[in-house]
Amino acid sequence: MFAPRPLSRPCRLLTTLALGLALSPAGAPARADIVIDTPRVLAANPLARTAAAYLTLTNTGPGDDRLTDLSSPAAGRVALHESRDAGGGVMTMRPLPDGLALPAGQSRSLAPGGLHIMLSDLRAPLSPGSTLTLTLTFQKAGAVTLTLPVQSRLDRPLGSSGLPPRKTAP
Ligand SMILES: [Cu+2]
Repeated sequence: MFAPRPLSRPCRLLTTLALGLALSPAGAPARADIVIDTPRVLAANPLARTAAAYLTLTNTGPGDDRLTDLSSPAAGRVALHESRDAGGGVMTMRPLPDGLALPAGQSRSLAPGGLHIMLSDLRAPLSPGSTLTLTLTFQKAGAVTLTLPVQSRLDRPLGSSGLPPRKTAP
């Protein structure tokens, strides 16, 4: 016969919270309301003055929020852009001056071919393997500063997501 194990609920809740924090991916601080996953910068080539950053934003809070501002000490200008297929094999991109709406409970992914963070007027070439500091400002969650790994566009695995390949169990 199994007797119910005595387990105090407050203790269990604390353990869950601690685990949640410990499991946050590196470079992705778990803010109260906005969770940032897989932040990265793709350097086009060593001489380029521009680069694009990608990440996934999840609003875990009870209310809507909005990404309103971006900045980096490594770039003269940082802006939110959206790529669009203009037809005829031509891709264009446009700035989103109103930022990015983050409805409660939803995720928005910035990924190659769509939304991206455009870094212009880079103060120095970005070399793969280095890092870049980026500050995102949210209407409600405030400012979050991240350290993003710089990846080479050429090293990118096949597929459109730009995410590193998933590790499979042996
Ligand atoms: Cu762009």
